[in-house]
Amino acid sequence: MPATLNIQGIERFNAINGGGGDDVLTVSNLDATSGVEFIKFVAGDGNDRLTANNTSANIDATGGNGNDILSGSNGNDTLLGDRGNDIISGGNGNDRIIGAESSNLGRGEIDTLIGGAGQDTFVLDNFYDDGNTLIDGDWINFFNGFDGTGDFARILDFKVGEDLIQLSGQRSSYQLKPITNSLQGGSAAQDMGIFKNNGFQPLELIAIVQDAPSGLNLNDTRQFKFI
Ligand SMILES: [Ca+2]
Ligand SMILES: [Ca+2]
Ligand SMILES: [Ca+2]
Repeated sequence: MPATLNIQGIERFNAINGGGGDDVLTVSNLDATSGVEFIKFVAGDGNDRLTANNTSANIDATGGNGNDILSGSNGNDTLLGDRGNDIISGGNGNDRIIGAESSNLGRGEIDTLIGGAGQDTFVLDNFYDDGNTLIDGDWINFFNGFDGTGDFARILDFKVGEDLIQLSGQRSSYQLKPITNSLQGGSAAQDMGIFKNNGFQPLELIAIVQDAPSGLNLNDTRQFKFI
């Protein structure tokens, strides 16, 4: 049931429901004059939704299991989709956008990540590698020379000079290659895949930078960070 919360003199707001069910948190018009500086949203199981309108408070949100839609504020947010196919959008501000977590490693997940304005970090770490050293059964992709198309992050708005992609391992383990098949999205501009070289198997798809900006470069330390 929709609810209205009238607040006064509150700087931090915690909305925590680790249980199941589809949780909805909408925050509106919490600009600097509201005094609210921080909002925490822990959604748990279910397909949950966070929306922030005209809000400057920084948000820390975790979607938990399920296909969650998390849309951040004008502040600097940390948005974690967790398991499931999540759509995460940072809005204005310098946001950390994380589609997956360390127990499932993003296996079988396709997350959509949108930074919005500001200097955003897309945290891919060691996620979206299916861990299958054999081919995944998709012969068309196999003959195209890549694999692991059942799990990846799709980054819609990477901006050179502003945003950062964080990966784990060695820079030399990764390469960029154009996406040439039905996984293309967005405008007619070329999408670029971020692939991991796992040795014997074809290149493993980790992420797609949709409508890739010119100058996208794995060797640019302002664009890609390796931990
Ligand atoms: Ca959830
Ligand atoms: Ca996810
Ligand atoms: Ca934000």
